Amino acid sequence: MMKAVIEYYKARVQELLHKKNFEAIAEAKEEIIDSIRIKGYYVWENYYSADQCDDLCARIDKLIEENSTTIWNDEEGADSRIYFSEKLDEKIKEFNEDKRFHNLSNRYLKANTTVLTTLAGRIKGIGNNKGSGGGWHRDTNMIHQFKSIVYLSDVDGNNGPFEYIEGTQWKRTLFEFNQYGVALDQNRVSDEEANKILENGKYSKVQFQAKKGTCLLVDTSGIHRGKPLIKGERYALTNYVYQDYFINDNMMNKFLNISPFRKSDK
Ligand SMILES: O=C(O)CCC(=O)C(=O)O
Ligand SMILES: [Fe+2]
Repeated sequence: MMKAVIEYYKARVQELLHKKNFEAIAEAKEEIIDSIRIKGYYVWENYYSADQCDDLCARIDKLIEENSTTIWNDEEGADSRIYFSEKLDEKIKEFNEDKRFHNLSNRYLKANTTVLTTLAGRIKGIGNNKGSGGGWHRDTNMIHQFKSIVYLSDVDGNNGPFEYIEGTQWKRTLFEFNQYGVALDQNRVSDEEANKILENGKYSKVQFQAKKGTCLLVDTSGIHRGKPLIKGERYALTNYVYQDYFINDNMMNKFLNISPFRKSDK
């Protein structure tokens, strides 16, 4: 516990040290920043047209087929993930390099940020799939995070909508949820713990059912998951954005080692 508290304050100090004023230089709608700050997310409609989505899905299928032995798959064979897909496909590269995201992440995180990798994901409603992300979690606890997730399939309640517990990006919730047995530095949250948080009524779950082409801008330090799929499939691209000061070789290697760019196992 004490260690986690120290870690927490260290993160706050680090954040202050790296805090930059991006307001003047980065063009980003105030409405978007406010929404992420207050609720933890913003929904950007029609980021892509239906045709663009269909084209990107075909590209992802092709990448999965071509890199079948090196990409990450779950045990169920439901979830296929291509990290660094931007290096394999020029259209995905455009998503990775979209300056509008960069302006927003710099401003939201008040730091220089970089898209570490773009994940191209296809998840199917087969077996006992855990959903995208493997259940309720925070990506990081001590620092805020920014991800842009674009749906390339129409998403309803059955094919793995992104779900977010609104307001849990506020750092005070790290302390508040101790009452439910969730530790300050605990980033995986069981279904039981998530239910306890929701039952209290102060924080509620938002499920993002939306048509393909919808882009979610999310602070993934809040509690979220991709709902386990009941049927169908879901395609999406996700930009993994980090504060530059937070990026190191270890984390880079973590993603590289489960990507087509992994160093040979032999
Ligand atoms: O793809 C999703 O619905 C959420 C996955 C997730 O946990 C994440 O991207 O951080
Ligand atoms: Fe996540």
